Amino acid sequence: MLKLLMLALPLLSSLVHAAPGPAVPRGGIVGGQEAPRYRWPWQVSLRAYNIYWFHICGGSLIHPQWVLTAGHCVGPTIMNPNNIRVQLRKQNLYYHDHLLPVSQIITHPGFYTVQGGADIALIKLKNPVNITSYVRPVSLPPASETFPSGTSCWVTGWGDIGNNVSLPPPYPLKEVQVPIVENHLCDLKYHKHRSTGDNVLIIHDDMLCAGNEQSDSCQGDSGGPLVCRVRNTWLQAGVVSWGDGCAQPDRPGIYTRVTSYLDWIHRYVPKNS
Ligand code: 4AZ
Repeated sequence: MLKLLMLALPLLSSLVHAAPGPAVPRGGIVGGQEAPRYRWPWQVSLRAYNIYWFHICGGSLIHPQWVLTAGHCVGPTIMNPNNIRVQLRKQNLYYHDHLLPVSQIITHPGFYTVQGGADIALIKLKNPVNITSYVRPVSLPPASETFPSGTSCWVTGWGDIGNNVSLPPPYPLKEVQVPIVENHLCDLKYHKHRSTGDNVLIIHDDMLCAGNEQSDSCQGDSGGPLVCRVRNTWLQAGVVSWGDGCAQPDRPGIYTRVTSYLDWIHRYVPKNS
């Protein structure tokens, strides 16, 4: 959604933030804090080129050779894999980049707009990555996993820290815990102060909501993972997709529900490892 806009932002924000900042926590993602270095080893940054390889979206390693991201990060129009690079887990974006080439981009054929759903895509790396304790894939959930409210879930990324407020240098990876909002309740919230008919669904079954006025994902976090701790394992529940602003009242963040797309993912990505 942002793409070319994002180009100037890292440079601009370094100027803006040269002045004493507002009394808010620094970092991408609304609320939360800088992620500890050993956490979220599956987080990646997707890059496109214009003067430099700038961050367009987040993503997650789900296999040594595959990255999961949002459809709107790389589609719906077909993109040349040569125009995208992948940066594996980094504490600070743009510091000592080591960009990996991509051999294939697969956007879900049902994706047209974020509101329409199927906002999911797969990126195949030219070469599998070495798995270490700092870089490793996240597990996908079993199809039966519903992620009810009360589940402990976190979203991570280098995106905006507030509405139209970009992450300032040194661009630390941020994390925030977000409360799951059940689909029916989320749909009710999204109908507030909107003209959409009560009978028209805004939050579709292939979406999942999480966040509140303190904690949310935001622009630039798109494509990144929402992970939940279930039976002592991290499972990727969602892909950052859209929302009406960030951390606004009655507007939780909206994620692509990963369990809705397991069959599609496994058409391309081998199971386990
Ligand atoms: C965006 O525009 C975006 N608060 C991402 C996440 C959210 C809203 C917008 C969720 O990429």
